[in-house]
Amino acid sequence: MGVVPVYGAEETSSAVQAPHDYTNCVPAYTYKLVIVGGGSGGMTMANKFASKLGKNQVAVIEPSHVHYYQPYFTLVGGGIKKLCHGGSHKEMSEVLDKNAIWIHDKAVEFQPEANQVLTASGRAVSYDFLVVAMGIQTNFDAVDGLLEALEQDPQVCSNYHAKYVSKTYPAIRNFEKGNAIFTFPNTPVKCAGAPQKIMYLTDWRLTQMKKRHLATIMYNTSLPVVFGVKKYAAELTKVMQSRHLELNTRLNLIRVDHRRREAVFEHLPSPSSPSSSSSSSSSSNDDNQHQLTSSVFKYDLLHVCPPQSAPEVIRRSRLADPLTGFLQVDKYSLQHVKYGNVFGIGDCTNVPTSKTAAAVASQSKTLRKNLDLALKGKLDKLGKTYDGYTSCPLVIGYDKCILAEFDFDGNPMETFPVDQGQPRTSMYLMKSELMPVIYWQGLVKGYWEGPSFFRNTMKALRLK
Ligand code: FAD
Ligand code: UQ1
Repeated sequence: MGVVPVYGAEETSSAVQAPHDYTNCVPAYTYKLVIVGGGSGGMTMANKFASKLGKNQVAVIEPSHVHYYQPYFTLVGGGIKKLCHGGSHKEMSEVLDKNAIWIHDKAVEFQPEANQVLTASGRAVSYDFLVVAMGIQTNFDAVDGLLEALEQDPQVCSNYHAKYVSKTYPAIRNFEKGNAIFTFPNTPVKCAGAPQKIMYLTDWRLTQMKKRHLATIMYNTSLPVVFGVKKYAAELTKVMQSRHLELNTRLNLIRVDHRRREAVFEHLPSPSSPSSSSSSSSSSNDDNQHQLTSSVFKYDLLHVCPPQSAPEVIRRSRLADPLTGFLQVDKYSLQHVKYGNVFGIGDCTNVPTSKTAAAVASQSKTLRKNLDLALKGKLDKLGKTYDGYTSCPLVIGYDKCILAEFDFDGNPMETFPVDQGQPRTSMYLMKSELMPVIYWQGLVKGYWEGPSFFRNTMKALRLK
């Protein structure tokens, strides 16, 4: 493995390609399109429009010099793939169209009335149209003792960070016996299936290593159910029961004491109570403002999905939804509800669907068409076409996957002419082998806009 870049550890630096000088926050140049964030959503939109609009018309503000394919992290954590160039990540300079400008900087303030974004190095970047694609913020520091545990305890890991994902597989291999705990926080998250996918992979790996009988495997989730969509929750419940994986609902991780190898969970108000057959002890947590009780679990392996939130820069701006802090857009058109020349895509928006790259792909189709219209001055003609499509490939072993696909209301929107609720090897191969190709050659380059064409074709064939 080569040198692995560290997610989120980038320092803001001066522009590497900016053609103009932005000293004293005076915009010297107005881009037709500015995109904040060069992740899945930002990159696909930049590459669609860079070729269309021509040289120096599209600018991407992105502080990291690395673009990550985060869905790969599940496979890396499970020991199936390695962190590697071309798999989990590529350099920004390799993935961004040469017509576009990469502003290697961090957005720190939106000024939508002035049509500009201020950056950490003090530049004002002006735009005709703005796309906000900043992703969701991971807040590892919101759990007491977690960062210290991630830094110091080899048995604490997280697939939600490019640095800590490299601890996951070694932690599984080092596991001897005791409790393996997988957490899901009390906040919105990206890829709501990822916190349990790694549990299934751990179960399989421990079975292979003939250590499974020595392990109690627990999924401690803040949610009242194992998964938010009924059809797939029913199948996952069967999988969990048949493999003796413990489901403890309404438990929220609040503290990790790595010296004692203890994880403390608060009990959220719920109709169901945790079935802890573990070494947990209950106590009243008087410090907690909600007066919730808490339980202490001993761990021998702890995989943490961190609390997540709207990016701070959006939350404290006029672009935020006052209720959630996420970018306030129309969920069907992706246009900002107050500022007509501002659009959003992906995890940073308040679009009420499960936050995934699959959702980004589908949203990019709506956004491409609407931005095209907007750039032609036809802001009154925008389409309200995004249907909430999202997908979660629930890898449940080293050769099986349940491919969940659903809309805003949790109705299945399956692409293939088979029952995708059933665990399948074909879906596993799609996730592990085909999806990285679709991502790097399709989504990132601006071509892949989700599987609606295949879904509709399959549907038509079935009807004949
Ligand atoms: P991101 O891709 O996260 O990009 C946000 C970008 O904004 C980043 O590059 C960041 O550096 C940048 N940024 C942040 N702050 C600033 C700032 N102040 N100024 C400028 N730029 C900024 N999805 C699937 O569809 N299928 C899966 O199987 C799947 N599995 C996953 C497994 C794991 C473990 C994880 C962590 C995620 C998974 N996802 C999956 C989710 C998927 O990766 C995200 O939903 C997707 O990347 C969202 O794209 P985005 O553009 O909204 O955000
Ligand atoms: C998808 O489009 C996508 O974005 C590229 C993913 O992220 C990597 C996915 O995980 C999935 C499942 C889809 C949906 C694609 C198909 C073919 C069902």
